[in-house]
Amino acid sequence: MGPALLPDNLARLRKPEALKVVAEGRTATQMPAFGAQLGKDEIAALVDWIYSPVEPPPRWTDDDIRASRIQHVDPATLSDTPVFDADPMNLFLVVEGGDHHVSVLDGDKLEPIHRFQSRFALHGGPKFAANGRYVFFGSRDGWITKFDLWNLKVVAEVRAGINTRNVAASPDGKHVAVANYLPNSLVLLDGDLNLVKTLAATDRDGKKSSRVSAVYDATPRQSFIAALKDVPEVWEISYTKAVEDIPTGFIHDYAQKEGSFIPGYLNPRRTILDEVLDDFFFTQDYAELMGASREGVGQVVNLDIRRKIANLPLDGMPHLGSGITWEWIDAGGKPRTVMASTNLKAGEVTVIDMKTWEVIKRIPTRGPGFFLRSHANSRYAFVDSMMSPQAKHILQVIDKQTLEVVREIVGEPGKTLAHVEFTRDGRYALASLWEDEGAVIVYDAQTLEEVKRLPMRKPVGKYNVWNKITREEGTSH
Ligand code: DHE
Repeated sequence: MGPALLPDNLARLRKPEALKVVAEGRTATQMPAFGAQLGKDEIAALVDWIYSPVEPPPRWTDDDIRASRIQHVDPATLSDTPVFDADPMNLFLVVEGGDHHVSVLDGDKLEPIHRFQSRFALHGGPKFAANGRYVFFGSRDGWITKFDLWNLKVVAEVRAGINTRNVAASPDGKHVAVANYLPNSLVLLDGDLNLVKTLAATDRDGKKSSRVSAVYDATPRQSFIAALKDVPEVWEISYTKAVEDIPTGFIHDYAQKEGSFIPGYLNPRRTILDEVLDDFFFTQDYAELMGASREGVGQVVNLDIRRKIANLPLDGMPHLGSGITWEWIDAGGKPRTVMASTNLKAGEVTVIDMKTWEVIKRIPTRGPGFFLRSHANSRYAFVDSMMSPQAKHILQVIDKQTLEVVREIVGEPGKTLAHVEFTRDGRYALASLWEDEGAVIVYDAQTLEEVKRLPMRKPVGKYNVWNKITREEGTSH
């Protein structure tokens, strides 16, 4: 369920800190505390063991990737229109972590229409191709699944790595990128999950290897953006052939192409930073990226000039990946685009102006939270306090104009209530009762009253086709 505990991946964790993590667990991850079960010597032995080199080192080669591919159905047998009556643009996918299944919900009737077995421990949002037919899932253990939502069938699967972060897909569904922790690589696949190429994640000099923090599709740029976790670099990988070559080394004359260049198509164009990025968020036009390290160092990077342009006044452990944006009217009546993010270490939602990068407001919440969600048609944003044992059952509702918490939805103490997604029209908000015998709870997004409950096995996340493919401003990308 967690990252591979190999010495190479532990470079940012000192041994005394590792002892503490085993004893006390780790905030914002699924790593529990073992201090009550294990003695001091046992913990020390475990820590020595995870820092010992593994012989032979685990490998996952291009041949392994190719050999793992499974074609589940012949695409020629699939229908070109949906095989159900529900609005294909208002479907929801619910990832059920309890028994590793995915449910498909009709977003109008708010009823399940299908359920299928997924790979083990899916993580990150599934990625939809633009017409909403195909969707790609990534599991923590490296499996990528292509699902045909119109035919309700798994089409193909491939294992792109041993320990994977997330997956990104181009809107036409023809390019898929996979960010791996193990091996240290970014894997590029075609839309049928055939391997196109593997990019080894190393620094500009090819000397230092790195895990890949995450990869996202930047549609307006026709590229994938990835950040490296152990090397301060952001990569842009263009999936259009109409792109300039990438200069490498010293260039004598750009116009005359005197110097060394590699093709821009499917190769990394690097932005060199001062600090590594673990988590990031983009402006709506994808020209700028807001990034933060787990240590709370925030920076704004312009992807055209390929440089850091501002510091972000963040601390704690902001969770930019689940940030959302909206238009906020300031005291002078001026509309400003703001971005808000939860913080995995602090009970607050931070609201930032996306032009000046100043913090407009720190909204205190019940506890550190993971997810934030809204919809253009809703005046509210929903935030959880998942990381707080006392408040994990409480969802707080923030008014997007007053920037105040205006209401609380209180579940059963001890049972996590988190991760909201709206229907296509923003009328209903669906939240997860994040328990093995849990449920998706549907709330009226205006009255905030419960409308119905659909039993689910630990519904981790839910994703509305329309909100995802239109990159609705209230949803994370
Ligand atoms: Fe996530 C998305 C990183 C732990 C559930 N998480 C993401 C994304 C990143 C990320 C970079 C965005 C990728 C995307 O959507 O393509 N997550 C991390 C971590 O670094 C962290 C803190 C440590 C780790 O274990 O990797 C972490 N995440 C968790 C969990 O423990 C969660 C709560 C339970 C689980 O199943 O692993 C969890 N993460 C999620 C979910 C999303 C996600 C449900 C998609 C949110 C969305 O609505 O788009």
